[in-house]
Amino acid sequence: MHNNVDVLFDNLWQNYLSVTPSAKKVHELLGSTQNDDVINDHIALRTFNIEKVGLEKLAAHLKAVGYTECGEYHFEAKKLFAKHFEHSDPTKPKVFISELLVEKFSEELQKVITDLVDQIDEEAITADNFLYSGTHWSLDSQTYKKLLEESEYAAWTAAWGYRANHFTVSINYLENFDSIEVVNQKLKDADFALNATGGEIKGSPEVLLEQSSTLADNFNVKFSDCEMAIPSCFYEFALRYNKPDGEIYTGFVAASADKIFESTNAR
Ligand code: OOG
Ligand code: NI
Repeated sequence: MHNNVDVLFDNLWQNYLSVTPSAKKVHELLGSTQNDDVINDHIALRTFNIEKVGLEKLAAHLKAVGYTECGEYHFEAKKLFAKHFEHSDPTKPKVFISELLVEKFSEELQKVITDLVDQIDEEAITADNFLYSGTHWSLDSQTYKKLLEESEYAAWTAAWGYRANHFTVSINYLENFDSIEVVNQKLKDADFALNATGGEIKGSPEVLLEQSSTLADNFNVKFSDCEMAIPSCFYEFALRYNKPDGEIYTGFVAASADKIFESTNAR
């Protein structure tokens, strides 16, 4: 497994850029406003709660580079469970890992997902590159569409596999933006489409975290029967506030996360 956290994130970043052309432009747009590099607040990973590839299997790769488990989140309607992980160095991105509660869906969906997971080589799951290894299975476009009817998350994960679903700019570390409103305006002025579910800004100073995100790019996927452009990955922006004890809040907010997941919905 990886022993260098920076190498891991460089690989995750390159793999994310390869299917998210807008991310490079967003990075340049905000990066050009300052001398220092843009700091990432967090990334997010998705999987299925089948033991072979469950959340803990992904987490093992992060624990190996110095991450520890910090919080748990439940998403009733979307039938997801998540945990977040932090590194001892606060400038390293936090990692939000979710898993689909497969048993809560139809027999049909359960069978499709089990078949996909069965196709993964055991060795691939512990290999250095697993978190940015994409798909390990064959999927046809009709099955993808069928999954979409029940769970957008299931369909996205089946189509894209293992990769960072988004990177997140830390607004706290931006030198020339003091509010999320100003960041959002800068993005809209440059013609980026924002996720407007529940309003462009998710959360508030009261819950110690404000977030916004772009809508995922559309990017070509090679299904077993055809090639088709579907939502790939998006970019998020996060502004954190101090807790009453003066320490910055480092957790997530389930009600906001619930809406951020929808950044991969079709436009
Ligand atoms: C994760 C959505 C949650 C956040 O910052 O609240 C999230 C996902 O879309 O996989 O990233
Ligand atoms: Ni996020």
